Amino acid sequence: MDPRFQDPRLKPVLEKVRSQVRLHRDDGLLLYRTPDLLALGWMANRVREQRHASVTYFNINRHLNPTNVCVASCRLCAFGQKPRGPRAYTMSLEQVWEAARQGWNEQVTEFHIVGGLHPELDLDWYCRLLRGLKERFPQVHLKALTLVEIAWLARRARIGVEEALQRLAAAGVDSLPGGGAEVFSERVRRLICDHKITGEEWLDAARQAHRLGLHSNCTMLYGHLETLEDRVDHLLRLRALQDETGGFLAFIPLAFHARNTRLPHLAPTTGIDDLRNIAAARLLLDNIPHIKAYWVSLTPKIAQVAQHFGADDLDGTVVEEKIHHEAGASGRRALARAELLRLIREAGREPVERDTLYRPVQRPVAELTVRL
Ligand code: V47
Repeated sequence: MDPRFQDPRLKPVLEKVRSQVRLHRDDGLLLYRTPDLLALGWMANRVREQRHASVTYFNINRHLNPTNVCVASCRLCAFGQKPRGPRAYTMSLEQVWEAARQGWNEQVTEFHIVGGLHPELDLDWYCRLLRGLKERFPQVHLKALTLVEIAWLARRARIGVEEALQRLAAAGVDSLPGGGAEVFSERVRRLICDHKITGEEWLDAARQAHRLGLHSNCTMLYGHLETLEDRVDHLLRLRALQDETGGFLAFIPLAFHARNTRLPHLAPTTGIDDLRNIAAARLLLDNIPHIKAYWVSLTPKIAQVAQHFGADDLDGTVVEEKIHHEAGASGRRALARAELLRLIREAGREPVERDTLYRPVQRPVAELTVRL
């Protein structure tokens, strides 16, 4: 046993990690229960370095939220508004295209597009939106619409999820973001997002997307009403689907933010829990290549430390985040490339700018010296 390990129960897990043997449910529970956070981090970091050496990825992206109108009223969400609510907004197509144009003087490679379950915007509207973006920004990857939104658009169009995915892909969707997975436990979903598709439906929609050749990300929302068993089961269900399809690029643990939600009494997650989730994900999700420490959700400081607890990606410039900030995420809504570079370099890691599919992006030197 390594002398750095304080918890003897971790010994069999360490043996498995050393010999690259898959961890089981009980191992996963131990990762969540052990007080020995440093041992957990050490193991996750070892796996991270075997896969990615010292590289930490980031991208230059921009979030677009065409509407916050949502017919679901999930208790977890502070972003969605009732159609006639005082803070409801819906952008016109031109407004979304214009919003895409605004921003910093940096070369965006990805638009991350999500909204709500709007009672009137239909699949054709979204297809026009995407086509218009592709015409105006042909070089930008469109990572658009959660599987929850796609299932809603399919239902409204009275078609299957597969056909909706095909139409969206034909209109320009290049890949899918990982949102809406929350936790798959039906008990918890009834409490926090009972209007959403079930966990099984989310997984099935991801399966269909992957079969059509679309990559996607996956997430887990933690720090609300879920148990540790729910977390482990969630991760294992993602792992099982990944065994089947290989379509997930990155996993992103999302820390729950309670302000302005209908669960306002819940305490924020702690830094220990945030780091534990990153490490547990790295160790359990042995078949998902990238573990993202999303700085908006975790804070830039925790995201920086997470690079030594299993994370190999910080997400991107984001410009400009709404969903977590509505729920009380404090701090920045965007970071400049130079700030991401600093967060990565000061952690002793090597920054690599990537596109959405994790291909390195080469920049001419002149572009890199643009002052913000
Ligand atoms: O789907 C909603 C979560 C997600 C709250 O795929 C909340 O690269 C915390 O999925 N507190 C949206 N979280 C964000 C998301 C995402 C972010 C960055 C990168 C990627 C990617 C995906 O945020 C929602 C939901 O799961 N969320 N409300 C809240 N109050």
